[in-house]
Amino acid sequence: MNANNTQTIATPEQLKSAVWDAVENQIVTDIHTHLFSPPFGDLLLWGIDELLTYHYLIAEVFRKSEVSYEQFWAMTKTEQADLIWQTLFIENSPVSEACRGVVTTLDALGLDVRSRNLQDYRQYFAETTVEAFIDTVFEQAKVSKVVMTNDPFDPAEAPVWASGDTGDARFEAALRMDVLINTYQETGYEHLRGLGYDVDPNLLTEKSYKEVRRFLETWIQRMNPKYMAVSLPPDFEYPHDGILGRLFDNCILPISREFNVPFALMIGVKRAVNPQLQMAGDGTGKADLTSLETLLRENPDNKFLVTLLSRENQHELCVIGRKFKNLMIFGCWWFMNNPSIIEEITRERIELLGLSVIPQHSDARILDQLLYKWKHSRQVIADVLVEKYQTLLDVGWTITASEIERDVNNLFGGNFDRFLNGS
Ligand code: RAT
Ligand code: ZN
Repeated sequence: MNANNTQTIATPEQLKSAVWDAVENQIVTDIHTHLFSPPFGDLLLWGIDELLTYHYLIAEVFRKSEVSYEQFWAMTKTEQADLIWQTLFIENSPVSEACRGVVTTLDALGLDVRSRNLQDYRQYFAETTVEAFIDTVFEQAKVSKVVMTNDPFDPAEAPVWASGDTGDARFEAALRMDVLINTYQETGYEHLRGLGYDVDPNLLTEKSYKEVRRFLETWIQRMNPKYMAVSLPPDFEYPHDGILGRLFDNCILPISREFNVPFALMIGVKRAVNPQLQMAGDGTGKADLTSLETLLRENPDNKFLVTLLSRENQHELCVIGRKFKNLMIFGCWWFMNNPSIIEEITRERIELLGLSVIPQHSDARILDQLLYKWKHSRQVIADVLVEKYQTLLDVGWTITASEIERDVNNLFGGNFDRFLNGS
């Protein structure tokens, strides 16, 4: 800490510069991504063609191109990327958040965005190794750790977990349980049996609960996950008289407590609203948060990380945060990850919960995206913080740059660490 940092801030200009410095230089722990470390091979996506075929952009291209679903899905990745580039970047200005993100990323990598020369961009990536590119991106994005999304049933991940070596320690695990919880009867059950767990199809017996617990324990030991996670539809209910309820009460919540591994709930996704769009076809819906309140109240010794997909639920979630310290609210998820919404949600959270939240995660699926997602979010969060500190300065409260750094450090990593490590 230099001497200047302990001096009180006197003017709005000093405040703005102190907050922007703190936010821009803060090293981030990115608590939810879909990135993978190099041993996972093709699961780690990077490069311009992956960037352009991000599912957020696939959803947008159909609105502006005459291409049919069948034609699009029959194309190679390079052809899809060409079409998206031509349609969304050349024939139209790339102003949507997902499009703007590509432009920010190219610029951050030092590529000439004026040239609009896709072949040159491809050439840049062709000359880079993935290991070197990881270093470039982590350094530039000022991200020290990313939490992956790890599916214990994914055969593509299995060899890496079996080897016991996930390579680069900057990539940490999260045990994702969508298949187990949301499709237990369709696929989860078969997977479990295939792996040697003696469960029954309706998950009705104590024996089955024990087997699912054994499965979770094994994977917690194997992955050392930061948390267990599931995405849930808006009509998710708790208490629940069905597979989900039995899994929560008899398997996941006890294991989460025993191993001190929080349970992350990502609520509000309507899967396959338009199946023709494949991964881009999911939608959002407003949830009834009474279920979340019940879950938090009835399981005070469990820790929950929660993010919601509906804008309409965000204020209510902040109020719930005021009631339950076993809840850590995180990120502006997916359709919420747009500047106007991030700004609104961040304001709401800070006004109701102070600095006791994790304001953002990236959800990056393509390594390069760490560059734009964090850049865009830092800008918005910094502006909100400036506004909040200014209201204090206006009535004579004193603030130092080191206090701002402390606060920003908590928002971008400290709160997560303390939530995980606290009892
Ligand atoms: O944001 C996304 O990329 C979505 O497709 C989902 O992956 C979502 O974030 C999730 O984790 O389910
Ligand atoms: Zn995600």
